[in-house]
Amino acid sequence: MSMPDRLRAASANLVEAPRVSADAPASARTTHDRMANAIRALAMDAVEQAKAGHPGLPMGAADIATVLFTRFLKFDPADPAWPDRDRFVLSAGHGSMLLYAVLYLLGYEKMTIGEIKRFRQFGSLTPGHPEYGHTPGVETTTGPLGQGLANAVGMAIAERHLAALFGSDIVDHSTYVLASDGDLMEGISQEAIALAGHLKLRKLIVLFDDNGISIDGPLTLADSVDQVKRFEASGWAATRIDGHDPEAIARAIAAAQKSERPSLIACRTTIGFGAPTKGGTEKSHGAPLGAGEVAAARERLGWSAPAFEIPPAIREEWRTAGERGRPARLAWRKRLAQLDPQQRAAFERRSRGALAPERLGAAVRAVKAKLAETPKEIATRAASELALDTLTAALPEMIGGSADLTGSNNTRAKGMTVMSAADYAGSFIHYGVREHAMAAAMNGMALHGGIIPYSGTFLIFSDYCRPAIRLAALMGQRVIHVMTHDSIGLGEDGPTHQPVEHLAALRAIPNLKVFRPCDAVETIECWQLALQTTSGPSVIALTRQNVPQLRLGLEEGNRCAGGAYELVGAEDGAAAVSLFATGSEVAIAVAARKLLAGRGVSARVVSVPCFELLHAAPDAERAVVIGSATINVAVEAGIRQGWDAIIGSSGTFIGMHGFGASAPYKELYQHFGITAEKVAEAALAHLRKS
Ligand SMILES: Cc1ncc(C[n+]2csc(CCOP(=O)(O)OP(=O)(O)O)c2C)c(N)n1
Repeated sequence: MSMPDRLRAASANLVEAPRVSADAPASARTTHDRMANAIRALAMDAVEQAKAGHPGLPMGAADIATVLFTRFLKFDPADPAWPDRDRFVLSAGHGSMLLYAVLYLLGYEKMTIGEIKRFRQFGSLTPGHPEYGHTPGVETTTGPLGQGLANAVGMAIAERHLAALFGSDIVDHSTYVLASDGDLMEGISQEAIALAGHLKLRKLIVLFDDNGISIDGPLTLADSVDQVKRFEASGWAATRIDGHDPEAIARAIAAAQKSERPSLIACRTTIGFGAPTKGGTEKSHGAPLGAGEVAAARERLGWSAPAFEIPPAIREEWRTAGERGRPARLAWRKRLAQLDPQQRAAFERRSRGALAPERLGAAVRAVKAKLAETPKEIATRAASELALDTLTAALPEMIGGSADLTGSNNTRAKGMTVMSAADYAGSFIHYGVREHAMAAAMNGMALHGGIIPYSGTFLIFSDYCRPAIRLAALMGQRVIHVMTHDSIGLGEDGPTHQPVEHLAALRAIPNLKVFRPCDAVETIECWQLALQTTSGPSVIALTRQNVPQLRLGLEEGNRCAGGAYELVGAEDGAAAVSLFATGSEVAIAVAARKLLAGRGVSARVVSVPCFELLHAAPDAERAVVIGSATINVAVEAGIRQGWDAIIGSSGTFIGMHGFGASAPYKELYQHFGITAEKVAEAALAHLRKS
């Protein structure tokens, strides 16, 4: 069907909007219509009261949600975190009232009518867009279009993987997504669906709210993609149905449940279904309909109940639907109790996200002991691989991967098998050249539970992951991004590949830890800290080039835990100069300290593997680490932004002031003046001035 046909069909539906009174005889169809109209009424009322919000999607997709939640979705409002529940992702987060209305109607305890009335108000459980961790029943934070769909791919991967490990008696659930035109126009959606199709994620079902309208107007203004063909070409089963026909919706979902491939159900709907003048147009997308239109929509829908009131019979139907999943949950609990005790303990530990602390501790100690015995001058990416060889063996919940840079990122540890449609038990994912979907899918895996996802790409391509990293930080999810080739030190690939502003840009994201270890010992310590950070994501920035091991001997404690520490003290106790550095530039600072000593100037070197941990340290501890030398110098092959908080605005910064260049890396360090000599000169010049 061409796009104008679709629009015509949509408006035809509008004309036929059912006129169902709350007290009409309850045939299956009328019951369905009343239940769907309850969603529509709540959405209209809440948006009207808030004087802001998006009534169009909830009204248009109410039939889809009603069929899905009352007949198919496996869940129990009494235990919103039940690990084997089906996941529902409202990828088009602007339609949040759809989800809030459904959660209220189904009987999620905390989602009261009071919360619906406080839609979009401070502290309510009904914020403008659904927020994970804030509202029980919300599986992921959505709003930035396309992210939810890619999260769902990660959830579906997690499900297949855990089912392969623990059996389908314990893990056997589907992931449903409601996606809008906007979700499917975003580039991330292609990355996500291609990955899902390749991995044959058959328990992933996307319901596309195919209403042909976005903010600017009809989709024909900007898009003419045949989504069914597009999904089919990506390895999906895809079909097109009337999204206002409950039986067609039910048939399509039932067929999708049996599919061997992920499924797209393009549901032709009318945005703002029921609204007589604004329905079917962009006018119902993102603004209150207005009192007159709401009254007319009520009339058209046959909905006579006052605002925020649901007739008891309809409420009862919804509550009954809400209780559907209880027996399944109780049966699952029984099966879990009967599981082999070791398997059960592993499943429960992983579901809680609890690390096995003794195993992690032993793994870190083992790596450190080896490095103490035989110090290594290697790239920190290679040090990370050594760390991963031991860590992944100790922590099977670590699922690694790379966006087609496996050999460069060193993220595939010894013994890891590749996850594929033929073997979901594999623990390494070839994400393909899809950084954005990789990062978003990792969020989905972490949200699903039972998995600690980590991945790899070049630090420069953190820009391609940034929206998903930001959401991981907002949602407090433990995902770990290994980002190698972390400076001009990558050399010949040149300025397109040399990150300059990226460390600063990542450090700007709240609740994200950016680690930049200086040697093999710091690398395992940073890995330990990233794994222990259960409430947010981490980036571990690693070098391509070799760096000397600066930490010799065996130390029990994790010196990186404070974010920064004095690596080499001043020779005579009182330093005239404090040299701060991260990653590959720490060795430069150490060499500069020696040069300064030769000139009779006493300097100390502070390694700063993690700004965020340093800034979070108690004032007194931070003051000791920063010290009170006359001169502070920072060395980092990136931009200055962010360093003033450590060296002060009068401190000296040695680093990058523009883009890099294409040349062997040692020449680049010389060219850009990031050398021990330049550091020492800068410190001396500053000393002379002071
Ligand atoms: C990444 C991103 N870009 C832009 C927006 C702003 N925005 C919200 S909804 C929307 C498009 C609305 O069209 P559609 O997705 O079809 O939703 P519908 O109109 O059917 O509710 C846009 C551009 C966003 N939320 N996320």
